[in-house]
Amino acid sequence: MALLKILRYPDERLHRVAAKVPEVTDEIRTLVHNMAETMYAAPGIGLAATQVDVHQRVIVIDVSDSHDQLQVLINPEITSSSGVSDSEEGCLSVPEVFAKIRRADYVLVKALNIHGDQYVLEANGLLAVCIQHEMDHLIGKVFVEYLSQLKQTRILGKIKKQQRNIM
Ligand code: K1U
Ligand code: ZN
Repeated sequence: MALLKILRYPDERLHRVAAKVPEVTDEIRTLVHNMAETMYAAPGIGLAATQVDVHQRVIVIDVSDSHDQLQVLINPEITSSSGVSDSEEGCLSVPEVFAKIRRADYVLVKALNIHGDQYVLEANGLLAVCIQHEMDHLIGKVFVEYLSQLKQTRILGKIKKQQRNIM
């Protein structure tokens, strides 16, 4: 197991579009294990492969309080969605930034599990929001990009200030 480095916004690599996983191999299973370890250590409730600079359609999520309900979504596709949810989001690639984002409140998703078998996941509330947030990462979209240009400029200013304080 290994902790992976999480890319920080505005790293250009966060804008790459992930490719479909052609086959669920041992290499993909190792990636999933390392992503799960990285997500729990962060701590976070989700992580997309894009965030660890692997541009394949792989997501891990655990929205449980007990941190023992890991969901693995390989090649996820939303087949239907409904409702509206306006909820506060955070992102491990944009530390200390939180913003209310409008998403669907319910999603039906088909994906592959770590054995390469297809399954269907019905989600609402936080799980639905998290799935949509992570699927956006796979198409190179970061949640702050839903915000107004003014808010994005302010966020970039805050990030530059954080970076100056680290150095
Ligand atoms: O994609 C990511 O960077 C993970 C992100 C997922 C997410 C959070 C909230 C709404 C939508 C998607 C996070 O996990 S940010 C950290 C976080 O939310 C959290 C951390 C510790 C405990 C509980 C939540
Ligand atoms: Zn994120």
